[in-house]
Amino acid sequence: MSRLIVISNRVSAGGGAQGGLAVALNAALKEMGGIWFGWSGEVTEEFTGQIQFERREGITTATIDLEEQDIDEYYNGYANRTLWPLFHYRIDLAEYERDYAGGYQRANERFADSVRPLIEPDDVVWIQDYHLFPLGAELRKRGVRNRIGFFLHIPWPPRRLLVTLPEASKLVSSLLECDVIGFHTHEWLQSFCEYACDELGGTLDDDGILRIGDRTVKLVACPIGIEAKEFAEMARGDAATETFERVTRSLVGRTLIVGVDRLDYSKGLEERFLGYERFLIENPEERMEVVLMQIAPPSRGAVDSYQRIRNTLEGVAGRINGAHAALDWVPIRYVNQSYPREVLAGVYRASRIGLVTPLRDGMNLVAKEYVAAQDPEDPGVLILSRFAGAAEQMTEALLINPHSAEEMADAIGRALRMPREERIRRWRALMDGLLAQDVLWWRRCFTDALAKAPAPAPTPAS
Ligand code: ADQ
Repeated sequence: MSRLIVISNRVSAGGGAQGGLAVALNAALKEMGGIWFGWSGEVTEEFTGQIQFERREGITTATIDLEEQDIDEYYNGYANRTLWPLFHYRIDLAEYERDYAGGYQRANERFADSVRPLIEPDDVVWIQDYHLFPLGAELRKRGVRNRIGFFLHIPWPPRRLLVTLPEASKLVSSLLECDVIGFHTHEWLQSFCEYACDELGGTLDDDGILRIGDRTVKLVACPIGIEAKEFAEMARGDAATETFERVTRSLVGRTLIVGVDRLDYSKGLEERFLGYERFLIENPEERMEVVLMQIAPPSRGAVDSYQRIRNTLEGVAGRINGAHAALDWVPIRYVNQSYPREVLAGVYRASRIGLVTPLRDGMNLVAKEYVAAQDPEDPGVLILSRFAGAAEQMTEALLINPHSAEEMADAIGRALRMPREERIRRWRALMDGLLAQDVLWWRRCFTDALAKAPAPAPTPAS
C-alpha cells in the first residue's frame, strides 16, 4: 500500500488533547504509514530547511522552522490577512499587499524544497488548507509525479469575490496541478467550478472531473466529521461529568445556552450577543431563566482585525450585562479561555441550547461536538447558521440566518419551549448522521478518491 505524506501549515501528531482533524490524520498515518510534514511553529534567524524528525505514538512528523519574515508575510500576512477574510466573504477586511503574496509564495517554495526529498515514488501526498495553495504546483516543478490531493477546510468564495484577489488566477491554476481537490460542501465546490470554468475555461463532467487544458482534476465534496462515538463516550466520562455537575450547580436551576468558538470575526459572535439580547428584551418573563456562556479563546492576536473583534466583543458583552443584569443574575458569561475537550464535552452536555451561528464557516465542528455530547433521553437543541458548511448535512437543527437578531431570538424561544419528543427526534436524526459520516468516513472518502484519481499529471516542461 502507498504511504501517505500529509502536509499542513502546522503539525499536530501524537497524544494530548486533539481536535477531530488531528485524530483523522493521525489515524490515516497509522493505517497507511508515512509522514506528517509542516512548520514547527518556531522561528529561526535564517531559513536552512533543516528538518526535525520525531516519532510520536507510531507517527513520524517532520517539521521545519521559518524566518520571522516568512511568518509575518506568509502566515500573519497572506494566509490570515488576505485569504482568510476573502474566503469568508469579508473583502472589507482583506489586505492585498505584494509583500504578503511574495512571502506566501516563498514559504510554499520552502515547504516544497524541504519536503521533496522525503517523497518516495509510490507515496500519495495530501496537502491541507489555504496556507498551501501553490504547493502542489511547486512539487510538480520539482519533479514529483505522485498523486497529489488537496483539501480545503474553509469556504470557497463566489467568483465575483475571488476576482478581487490580484493573484486569483495564478493560485487556482497552481491548485489545478493536484489530482483531487476536496471541499466540505457542494456549495464551495460549485463556487470553485464557477471560477475555474468561467475565468479559466474549464469544463466539468457529471463525475466531478474538471478539465482545463491538459489537466484533469477530480473535485469532491467530502464533509469532515468528528470522532462521534468516542466524543459521546467522553461526554459521559468522569472528567466531563465533573464539569457537567459543576456547571449545572452554578446555574441554580437556570437554563444554559452555550457558544464555543475561536475568537474570530467569521464566527458571528457580535451578532450572536445581539440576537440573544433581543430574546431577553422580547421575553421579559423568561429573561432571568437563561444564561449564555460564550467560550472564545483569542486567536491570531498578531493580526489587527482580531484585536479589534476582541475589543468589540468585550464592549458588547459588557454593555448587555450592564443593561440587563440583576443582583443574582448575569446574562452573559464571557470566557476567553481554551479548555480540554473533556471539559468542553461536559459544558455541551449541561447546555439546553447550542448556539452555533457563524456568518460563514467551512464546516464547523463545534455544531457536531455539541450534538454528540447530548443525553439521548433529554437532548438539547442545536441552533445553527445557514452559512456554516455543517448546515448542508445538519438539516434537523434549527437553521437560522445569523444576521437577523429576530430569527435568532425566535429560535432561542422555540428551542427553550421545544417538547422532549421533538428534541429527541431531531437529535436522533442528527446523531445518526454524525455516526454515519464520522471523521474516519471523511478521511476514507478523500483518500479513496485520491487512489482512484486519473493517472498522475506529467511533469510540466520547464
Ligand atoms: P475552526 O475555524 O477552528 O476550523 P471549528 O470547526 O469549529 O473551527 O473547530 C474548532 C475546534 O476547536 C473544535 O474542535 C472545538 O472544540 C475547538 N475549540 C473551540 N473553542 C475551544 C476552547 N475554548 N477550548 C478548546 N477547544 C476549543 C477550521 C474551519 C472550520 C472547519 C475546521 C475543520 O474554519 O470551518 O470545520 O477547520 O475542517
